[in-house]
Amino acid sequence: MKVDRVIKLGGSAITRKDQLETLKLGELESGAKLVKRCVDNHLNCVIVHGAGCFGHFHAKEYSVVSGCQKLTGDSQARAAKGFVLTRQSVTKLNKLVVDCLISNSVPAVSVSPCSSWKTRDGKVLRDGVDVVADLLEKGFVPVLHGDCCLDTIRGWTILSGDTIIQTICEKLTVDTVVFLTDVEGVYDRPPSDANANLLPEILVQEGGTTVDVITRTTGCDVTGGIKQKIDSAVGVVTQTKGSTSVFVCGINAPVAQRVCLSGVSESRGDGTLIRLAETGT
Ligand code: ATP
Ligand code: IP8
Repeated sequence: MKVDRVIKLGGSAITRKDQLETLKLGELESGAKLVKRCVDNHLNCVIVHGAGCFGHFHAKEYSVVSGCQKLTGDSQARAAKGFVLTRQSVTKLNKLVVDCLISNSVPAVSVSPCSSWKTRDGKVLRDGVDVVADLLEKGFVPVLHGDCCLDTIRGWTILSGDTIIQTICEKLTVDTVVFLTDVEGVYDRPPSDANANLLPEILVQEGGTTVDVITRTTGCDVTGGIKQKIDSAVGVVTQTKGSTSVFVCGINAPVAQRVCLSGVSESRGDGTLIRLAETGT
């Protein structure tokens, strides 16, 4: 199955990561309008959104990533409550995202990973990509999200939207992945630092190594923040031998529209392109 665009609506882009369950409605609307333009241009799209402040808070408070291995009695019950609350929170956000897409005339269908994906110590063991492919074939826009899932070692854990994207790119033929965030791309150091420079591209050497980027993760993030995104992007580029392009940019930046509609050749130095280094670079 060929997929034109996998678009990540970053949790930082569509929610306020410092305030529990607070949506950035304007940014979500921009994202939905962008997806609608892609659909109108006959591009088939998969949407994955992060959890932002709808999930990371509960996941952190109850250590959901660690699951319930070796826990008993009250601690196990507390861990289970964390799983339930985190999932309730992310599915609340998913409903808001899908509602917004539908109100923008996008034929969006929610695909919640918890019911079909499973991990083994955090690594994907079983995925639900076949359902994504079937929905695409019928003309729908599948909408997945970072979620809680069962894990054969830990009992359960957190599955990041970035890991979901990497798995989709492994199983389907994806042309371009666009990560839409609250900053203009990947910087050489946290963008809030003085002298931070936007990196127009990150070259991935064969074997997956890249230049060093200094990163900082917000307090409530349990899935590694921008660092995890760069690792997933590098994974996509290496596993597809560069045939899938990966781009990171701001959700409201004009380049988001150019790249979503016409591909990375239209990036013109805005945002960050993550690509395979030519031999000898
Ligand atoms: P989520 O995982 O909730 O979906 P997201 O995909 O939108 O979130 P984050 O993981 O929050 O993205 O990463 C974006 C954040 O990373 C930005 O808010 C930015 O301030 C921060 N950040 C830290 N270091 C860097 C860096 N070197 N370059 C770019 N962003 C950085
Ligand atoms: O925001 C995290 O997904 P991400 C999922 O895409 C949860 O990393 C439930 C915290």
